[in-house]
This record gives sequence, structure tokens and C-alpha cells, in this order.
Amino acid sequence: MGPGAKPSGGPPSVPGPEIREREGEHVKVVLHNEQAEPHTIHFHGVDNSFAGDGTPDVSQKTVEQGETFTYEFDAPPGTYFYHCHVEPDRHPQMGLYGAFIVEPREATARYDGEFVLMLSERDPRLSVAEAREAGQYPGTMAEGVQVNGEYDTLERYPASFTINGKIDSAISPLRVKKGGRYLIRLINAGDDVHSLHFHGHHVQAIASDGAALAKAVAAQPDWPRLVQLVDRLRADVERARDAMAQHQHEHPHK
Ligand SMILES: [Cu+2]
Repeated sequence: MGPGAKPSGGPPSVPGPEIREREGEHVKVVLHNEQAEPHTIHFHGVDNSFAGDGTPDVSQKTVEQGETFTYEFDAPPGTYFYHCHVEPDRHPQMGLYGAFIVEPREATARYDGEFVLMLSERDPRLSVAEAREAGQYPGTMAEGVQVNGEYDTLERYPASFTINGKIDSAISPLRVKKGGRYLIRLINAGDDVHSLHFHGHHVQAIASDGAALAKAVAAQPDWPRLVQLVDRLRADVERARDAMAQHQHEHPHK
């Protein structure tokens, strides 16, 4: 890992620690699984080798408890994220995802700051079902998960929509200077469609899904659709002007 990457062993968090590299760095990520569940890592959007793709029982065997697997590749510039690829309808939503940012070797623009916003959802019934499966927590009738802990992700119904793992007032405000120019890296790590509106700002989309757009796209009347982030898509936008609220434009978000 490059100098910007955070080492492992920190306290558990959702999302997981951000990994930040410089374009062209040779990245080596060692997955050591200390959990009872098998896991892998998929670096979403990165032009990785087949062996490093992280698809369980296709490109690699799942990494079992006590086992280690190493992913290696040269970092392409862009906004990406990593997530577990075992039971992808369950493990990422249980918190196994994080931002993977590769800064360009030569900056094409100057910014007064940068933000990384990871969007996702939470259905608390999944947590109860997984904890039940692990024999750690039986769940209650009030939580809507019966004592057998069964949970069908086809009946998934998120109770919360999260930004960087937080909801409502726990979401940190984006503090900016009036007239400043900021880079916002939007990553949809969830399973639903989200679109953010930066109320009162002049925003341009400059990259999508890890690749720079040929031409920056300015805000239009249909802007909320433009920045719509389909499942597991990423977009880079930049914005100017002073601080205003951001909010969702997809029903039933606020
Ligand atoms: Cu996993």
C-alpha cells in the first residue's frame, strides 16, 4: 500500500477504512479473515486481473477463518470502492465495504477540499438474522425477525438510508468556503438507486464509474437524474459556492 493507505487493525467501522493510493502505485492488499463467515474482496471498477477479481468459487476460493489471500494490481486513477463478494446481497450491507481512491499522478484541477460520500442502506432485520445465524442474538418479535432468524433479501426493506454509514443528524455537514471549488466523490455502495441534489450549488459531473468524462457536464433541469447513481456506480462531481443542504431526489428519501 502507498503512504496514504490506512493500516488494518483499527476499530470496526462502517464503511471500512478508506484506502487511498497514487496513480500507478503497486497495490498489495492482504485479506486476513478472522471471522467465522467466509469472505473475499472485490475492488469494484478497478481493471484487475481475473485472479484478483474476488468472485467466490469463480476466480478464487473463499477465504475461510484463519486464512489469508493477497490482491495485487497497479492502481488506475479514479473513484472506486471495495466490498466483500461472498453473499453480495448480505455481506456488503453488513458493513464490508469501503472507499478505494486513487489520486491522479498529475492533478488536472485544483480544489479547496475533497469529500467522499458513500451511500448505502440498512435493513435492521438483516443484522438480526446474521447475528441469529452466528448464535449471538436471537432477535425479537418487535424487530420483525422470527426466532428462526430467516431473512430473504428479496423481501429487503431498508429502514435507513446512510451516508458514510450515518443517518440523519449524525451525517457530518460538508463545510466549505464561499466561492471555493470542491471535489465530491460519490459512491453508491448500496443496492438501491440514489441521486443527490446539492441545493443552491453549481455542480458539474466530471467523471463517472472511475473514468473521466470527455467534457464536464453542468447542472441541468434534469440534474437529479443526471447524478442518479445506479447500484454500485460511482461519480465524481465538483461544486462551487457556499454551503447549502444536500438531499435525496429519489422517493422516499428526504
Ligand atoms: Cu463477506
